[in-house]
Amino acid sequence: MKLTAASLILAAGAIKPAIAASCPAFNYAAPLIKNPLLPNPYQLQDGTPVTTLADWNCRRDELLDLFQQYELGDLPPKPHRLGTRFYDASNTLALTAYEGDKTIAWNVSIQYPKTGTGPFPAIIAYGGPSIPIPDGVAVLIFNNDAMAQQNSASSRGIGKFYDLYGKNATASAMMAWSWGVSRIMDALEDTPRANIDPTRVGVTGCSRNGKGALVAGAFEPRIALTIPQESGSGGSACWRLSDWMYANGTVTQTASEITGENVWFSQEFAEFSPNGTIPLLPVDHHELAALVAPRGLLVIDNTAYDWLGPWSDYGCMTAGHTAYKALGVPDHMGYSQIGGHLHCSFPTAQQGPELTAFFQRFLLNNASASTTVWKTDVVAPFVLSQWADWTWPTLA
Ligand code: MCU
Repeated sequence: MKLTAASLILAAGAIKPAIAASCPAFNYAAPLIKNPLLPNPYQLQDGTPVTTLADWNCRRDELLDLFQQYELGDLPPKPHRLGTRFYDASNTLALTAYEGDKTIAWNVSIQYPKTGTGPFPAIIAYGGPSIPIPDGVAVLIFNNDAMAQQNSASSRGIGKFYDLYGKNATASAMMAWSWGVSRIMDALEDTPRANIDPTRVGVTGCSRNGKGALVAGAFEPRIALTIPQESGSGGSACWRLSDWMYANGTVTQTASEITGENVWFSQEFAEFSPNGTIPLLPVDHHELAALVAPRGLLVIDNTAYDWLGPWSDYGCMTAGHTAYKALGVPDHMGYSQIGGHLHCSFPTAQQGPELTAFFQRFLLNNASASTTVWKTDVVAPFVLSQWADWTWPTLA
């Protein structure tokens, strides 16, 4: 069936709601409403304003559900059996997932700090790290491409995730990777011999893998620190802001382009590809950042490339930061955006205080590290009140 905005609403009815029973019922038949502004993170779908932490937790469930429905596809729960082994000769965590009559296996290699006894904090690096990792933090190499291929638009349904859940699983590559991150967390919790402290695990990636890291940080609450690097459109950018940039003459990546380029998003998301349809999308990426709150989030961006949507990144994350303000922890989220360097080559100008401080505070137990950082060299100012007809509540 060709999906249209209207048929999407009907199709959505088939999706199993993930929203807690104590929350207001979610109306899957509610029509999509055209909204050119950034959607209000602080209002439940039934119109109730978010005024308490309990309301916010309901809203979080709604947002997780909406992102699955419209952008990312369904995230399956933990498989009925997950086998984990640790091989200390090769520092390899071996995972095997079983579902129905299907089995998949994959390895995560661990690079341990040279000194110290552990359990160590760690960072899961999509495809290997492209930021400097400080002493004392282990690196877990996640081969996300093997979990869900991302070569082009014809990568749909290819990779271990789809060997387990079927080629027609609705999960996009980014949702499949997030599932993989959750299984790594399960494995670390179940395998003390790996000597990693599961309460101090971060996730990072650059560019396409930065988009993926942000999604995993939003969906996996056991992740203590999320560092998306130069993720651009589909990551730290908002679709609405990128469309505005494009309409005003900057050749930046938009939803229209991204849905044809690769399989980072679900097939349903292509519904929002035709020009003028993004205002119907009930979420935008400020709400993806909001889902990471109150956990550590350092967004690293680069103004050297229009394609990354620098103004959209900055504006979107400014809007997302309101969730950290609402929760009383504004310094748990940092933003650092500078140009003058190649894509994914981390410049020393972003090392301190931002990168060092976030690692110190969220993975290395240094509660006094100052993580107040909000900087950009983007030229055009972003005025939140021009893009939001809402303010944020005080939830803490
Ligand atoms: C910034 O991430 C992507 C971008 O979305 C794509 O359009 C481009 O082709 O590749 C970038 C990337 O992943 O570069 C490594």
